[in-house]
Amino acid sequence: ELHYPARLNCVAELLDQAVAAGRGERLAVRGDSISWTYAELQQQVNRIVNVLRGPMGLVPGNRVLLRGANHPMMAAAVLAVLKAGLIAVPTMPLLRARELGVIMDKAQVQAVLCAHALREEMEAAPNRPERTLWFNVAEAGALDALMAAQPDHAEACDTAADDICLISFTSGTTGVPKGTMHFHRDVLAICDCFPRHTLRSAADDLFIGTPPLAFTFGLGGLLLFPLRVGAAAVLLEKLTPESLLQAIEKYRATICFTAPTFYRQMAGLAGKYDLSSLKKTVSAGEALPVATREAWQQATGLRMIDGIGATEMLHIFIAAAGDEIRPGATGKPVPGYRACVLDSRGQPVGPGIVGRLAVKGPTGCRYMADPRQRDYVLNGWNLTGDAYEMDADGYFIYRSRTDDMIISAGYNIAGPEVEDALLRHPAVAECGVVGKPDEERGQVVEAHIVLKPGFEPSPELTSQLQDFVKEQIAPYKYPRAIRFLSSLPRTETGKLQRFKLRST
Ligand code: 3UK
Repeated sequence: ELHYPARLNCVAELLDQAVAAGRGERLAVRGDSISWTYAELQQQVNRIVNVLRGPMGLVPGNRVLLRGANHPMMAAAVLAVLKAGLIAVPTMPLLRARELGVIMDKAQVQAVLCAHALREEMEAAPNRPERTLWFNVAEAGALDALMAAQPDHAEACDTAADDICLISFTSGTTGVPKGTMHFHRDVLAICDCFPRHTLRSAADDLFIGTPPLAFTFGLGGLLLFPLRVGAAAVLLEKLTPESLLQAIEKYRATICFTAPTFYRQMAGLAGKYDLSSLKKTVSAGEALPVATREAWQQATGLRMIDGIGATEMLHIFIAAAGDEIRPGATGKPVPGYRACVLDSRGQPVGPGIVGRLAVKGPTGCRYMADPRQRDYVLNGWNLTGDAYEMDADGYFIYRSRTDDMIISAGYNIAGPEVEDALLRHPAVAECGVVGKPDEERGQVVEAHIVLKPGFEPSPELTSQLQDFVKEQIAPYKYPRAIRFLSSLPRTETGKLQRFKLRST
């Protein structure tokens, strides 16, 4: 059980206390061109707080849209909004004007802080409030210029532990995006669960990775978690597998956060880099195929920490590290969380039976003005939309998204299991398996495959791959249809867009 005082500002805890405790001279955030110690970060945050309160005229509870690639300034902007008692509404860098307009309308934002590099799309977006400031630009009236005229001292707003500080929008593969609301204490709670108990990070760690700060996976892993323990983070925009490996080597990062496909690509290149600084690597965002786990371990000697998180839950709630790792399973509930598997009537099922994953813990889903709240939260249990099974030892094993289960001739087939089998084949770089409508069987298993360099599509390869799957898993699961593509459709967070594969 976590206990926090009734009055609580998460940034006062994460940043101001660290400085007060003497960590001021330690590195906090490092970017390509600038890096700040805890004291410097605090000063930047304070200047922004003063701009928000002064020239911008915002008052506690106002909502501020934030937009920018990972960068120390973006980190400072997020922290300043929370410190001022405002509500941060971070947006993914790749969102287009229309999507930004929907978010600004839904979240009723009163102000916008947007990086100059992402200005064009923002300027084209409907519903943008007049109170907009651009940053990372030398321009009169820009946030940077206003900051220079402000004092570098500011008191944190005296917020309640359960005041909302963050509205995070789900990546939502379909339908209107959902805003999830989180409290100041939720921000601390995620720091005091997964990183403390599973990751076991410490002050001498240097965090690095790809998820944008606008994605709670990145906000936690690349900003909140390091601050909570007095550690530092490298914040870089537009990372590729190569540039991430380079940056790990250059900065001697110790903890890496990214998605399974990134690790798979990095595994193939790892030999060219000195990765000896890396101690722990965390995979989340989608299921970690055993083949990817093995490739990563072979390339680096590191045992991947898999963890399932969700925007609704703010961060990771089932995971495993060290000797607790079991390839094929995500892990066990992170201390503080409970999990169970429910049948279609909402009753818990025993080990070995696939059902809907439900979780309960210090964080949970609060959709903003959305009737889907009723479907997600039942008696305090959060229903994630993932099909899982628990084994006899209490390990949770991912099967698929509940709405992605393939039903073929009466069999339930989980796409990721077929993908995992295919990924073991030397010709397969990436793949996505979906159900394709079929008159006779309802659906048939269809694999979309990206080949590794040096391999060409052919009928022989198709039947080789089909036989390869049949040797590893129950033969009825083999892909009756195989299509070769040059790339797979993915979201900005690294998730395969299965609905796009189904419609091609
Ligand atoms: C899927 C996984 C299997 C799963 C997230 C870490 O991904 C995050 O949040 P989203 O709201 O998506 C949530 C959904 O993604 N998923 C995530 N991790 C795993 N499936 N194994 C995994 N390890 O379907 C889940 O319901 O975008 C991840 C931390 C914070 C996050 N927001």
